[in-house]
Amino acid sequence: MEDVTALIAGIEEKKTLAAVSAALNSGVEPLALIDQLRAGMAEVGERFEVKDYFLPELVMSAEIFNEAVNLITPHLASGGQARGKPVVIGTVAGDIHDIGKNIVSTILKCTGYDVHDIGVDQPPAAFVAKARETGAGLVGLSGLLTVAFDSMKETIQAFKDAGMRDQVKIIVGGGPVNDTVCQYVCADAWGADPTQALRLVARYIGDTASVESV
Ligand code: B12
Repeated sequence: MEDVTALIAGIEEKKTLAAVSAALNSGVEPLALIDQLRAGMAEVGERFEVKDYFLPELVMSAEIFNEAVNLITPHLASGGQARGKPVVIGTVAGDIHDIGKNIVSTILKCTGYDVHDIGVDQPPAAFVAKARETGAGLVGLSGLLTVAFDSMKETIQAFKDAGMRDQVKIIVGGGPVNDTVCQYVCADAWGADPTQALRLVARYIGDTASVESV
């Protein structure tokens, strides 16, 4: 079987999609496949950094990734009754990266959570308003740019200013997010991939069974 990571890193659209289909048919776990694709995207980022790739390659890699995820989504376990309180998720102000957020959002929905995805480049007030409107128990902030860290911090501050910080758990994620970022922005926790996101959501507002059902 062809290496999905190398194929997407090489911007090989048709070959990547064929390899993803083949992997799904041979029973490869959907989440493992998403992780292989993500590793390829990290490589695209590295090539972009050293000016081996430019913006068109970034755009193309994103398109291939989205097409691959469209193939993978039907293979994710789905349904069940709604679990726990609603979840609000979005990409913070100044950042338009949404591939990872969309995956997390899709997987939470597939597991039965009531997810309200507010999109990209969203100001703090939009997160607060949606959380208030839906009675959310958890808010997920996504961001891949370094400048997104300050937006995350401001968003969490906005929940404090609105007197809502103790009503919602706030988790953060996106390529460069780590423990240090999590502490800097004053989030409750951070997650590196959809499985971790799911565990956090289950821990904070859901049930542990959902972690097993993906
Ligand atoms: C594809 C891509 C783009 C696409 C995005 C398309 C889209 N619709 O998202 C396009 C071409 C639009 C783009 C634009 C830009 N990009 Co860009 N991009 C990338 C690239 C190659 C891949 C990102 C990606 O989709 N990865 C795959 C997904 C699946 O991984 P992920 O996002 O990390 O998500 C996973 C986890 O992090 C986690 N997760 C994600 N969100 C959340 C949320 C929660 C709550 C939790 C728990 C978990 C979680 O689960 C996800 C699934 O596994 C990265 C390289 C990289 N290393 O990430 C650069 C990268 C992020 N981009 C970069 C840059 C510089 C830009 C531009 C400024 C380029 C430019 N000159 O215009 C613009 C920024 C525009 C803006 N204002 O946002 C830099 C950022 C550098 C920095 N330190 O700030 C990077 C790192 C490339 C690089 N090495 O230089 N980009």
